[in-house]
Amino acid sequence: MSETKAKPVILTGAKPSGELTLGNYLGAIRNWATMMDDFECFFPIVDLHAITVPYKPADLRQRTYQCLAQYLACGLDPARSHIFLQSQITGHTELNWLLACLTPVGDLHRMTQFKEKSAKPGASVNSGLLFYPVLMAADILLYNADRVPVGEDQKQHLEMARNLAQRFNHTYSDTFKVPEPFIPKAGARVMSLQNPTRKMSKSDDNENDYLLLLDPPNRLRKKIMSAVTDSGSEVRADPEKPGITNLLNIFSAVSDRSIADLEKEFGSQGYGTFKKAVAEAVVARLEPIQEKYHELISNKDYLHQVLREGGEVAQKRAYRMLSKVYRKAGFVART
Ligand code: ATP
Ligand code: LTN
Repeated sequence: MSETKAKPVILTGAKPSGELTLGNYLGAIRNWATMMDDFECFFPIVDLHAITVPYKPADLRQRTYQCLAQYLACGLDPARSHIFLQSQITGHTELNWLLACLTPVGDLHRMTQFKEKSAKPGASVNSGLLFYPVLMAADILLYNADRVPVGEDQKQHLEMARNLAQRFNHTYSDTFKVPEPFIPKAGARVMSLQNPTRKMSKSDDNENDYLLLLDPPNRLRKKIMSAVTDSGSEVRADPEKPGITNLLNIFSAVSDRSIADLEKEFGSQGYGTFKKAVAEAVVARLEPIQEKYHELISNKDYLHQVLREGGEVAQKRAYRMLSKVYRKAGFVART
């Protein structure tokens, strides 16, 4: 894609820390796919963020390819966006350092995701996990993004990126745009099937908690049929019924039907019939994505080509921004 400077810039990404979930799709990727004509879109796979929790190198490599093939299968188009790997662009970790030197440690300790991940039994609380939001701010500011489309769970991290942009501008001089969050109305927070007061997360230990984009149809059906429901039998969105409400939200998002419409049709049909209908709607929505994915994942040459082309544009942009940042912060320019 040629550089089109006039369009506002969007940057967002997912971590290859596991296979993508329906939450990643509904809260994030399907929305990104609608933005490519109106914005200049940078879609990194944020692989450096994936190593903030224990992992195996071979898994990281495989998940990175899988994540890329899923990005493409979900409709991200390399001809209309820049798709690349965070680890292949020099600049993310360098800007991370400059921003880290402007970040009070107390702010990092207060981040919800850090508190939750470090409180997990047996968690290895490494400094990367603590500095995670600083690297995320670097991802965003390195491309001077105007907007960052994310799920609800990332709001606090976005706030930190905004603060860091302002702090840098204030400490040195005006350099960064202050990025705006872009949170979808529907699907912004898909909850765990077994524990619907927590968000669906690909790094959950129990595989029945989440629906994976690549789960075969029968596994999707089984997981949905065994989702936790609530007492009573009425299908209705209600804070007292988090399980049913979550399934209604999922159904609405995958079928593009309103919650009210679904309540009207399924309100008194019982949970069993309702869950079957949810399962079929999810299967129907994911089937074409899975088909496309299987075509793409075996074509490594094409996947590498996508990364090379996206990476070239990203690297140019990153160098330009980084030179400016180093200059503003008082470093001697390379000659
Ligand atoms: P992990 O479980 O490893 O922390 P994650 O799935 O929460 O991973 P990412 O892969 O980095 O995190 O998320 C990619 C995008 O998906 C982000 O924009 C995030 O806000 C969104 N997202 C993640 N989980 C959900 C969810 N349950 N509902 C809606 N959006 C989600
Ligand atoms: N922290 C995000 C992933 C992420 C990101 C980013 C999202 C890393 N860098 C830059 C948007 C912009 C997450 O856990 N979902």
